[in-house]
Amino acid sequence: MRFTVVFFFWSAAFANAAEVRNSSFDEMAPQTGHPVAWHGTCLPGKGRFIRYECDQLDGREGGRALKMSIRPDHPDEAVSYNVFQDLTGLEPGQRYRIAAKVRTLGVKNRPGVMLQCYGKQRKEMLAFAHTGAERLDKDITEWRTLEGYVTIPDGTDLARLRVGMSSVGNVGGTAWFDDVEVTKAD
Ligand SMILES: [Ca+2]
Repeated sequence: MRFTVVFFFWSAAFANAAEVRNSSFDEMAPQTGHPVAWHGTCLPGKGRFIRYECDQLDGREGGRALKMSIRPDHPDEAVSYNVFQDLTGLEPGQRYRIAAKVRTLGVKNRPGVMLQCYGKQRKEMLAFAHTGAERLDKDITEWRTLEGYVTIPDGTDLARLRVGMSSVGNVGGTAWFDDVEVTKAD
């Protein structure tokens, strides 16, 4: 047991990337079709307006991608839809790059990736990285890599990684995501 703990600590200290579980969305929960290790958000009682699924057809070669679809009859309200997971082992003072590949169909406001750093109280965000906003005139039909940067502040206790898009301008639209990364950027 002692050996296991020591080894784990050592490997975490020297790893160049934070571990993002199921970062390629290739692992699918068989019952639901949802990606393993990610949690999908929705409005209470209105889950039917958003769909998260692992998509074999639209994945890159040899795997699946996350497919996120907002139904055409979505109510006229702004909702930030995303799947998220919490990361551990990010080093305070270290700059990190967040990245993911994306494609879109019928989406006007580009999807993105965000990393939010919270302290122990979890009340206020200490810092965040995101891949920016962009108005789309046409679909992103070839995989495009999005990226953003953040330096992890002292006192960060929780780093929440989100992948998603707003309902604004995107009702009836679909986005695909693949290959999410959080790596050191020095
Ligand atoms: Ca994949």
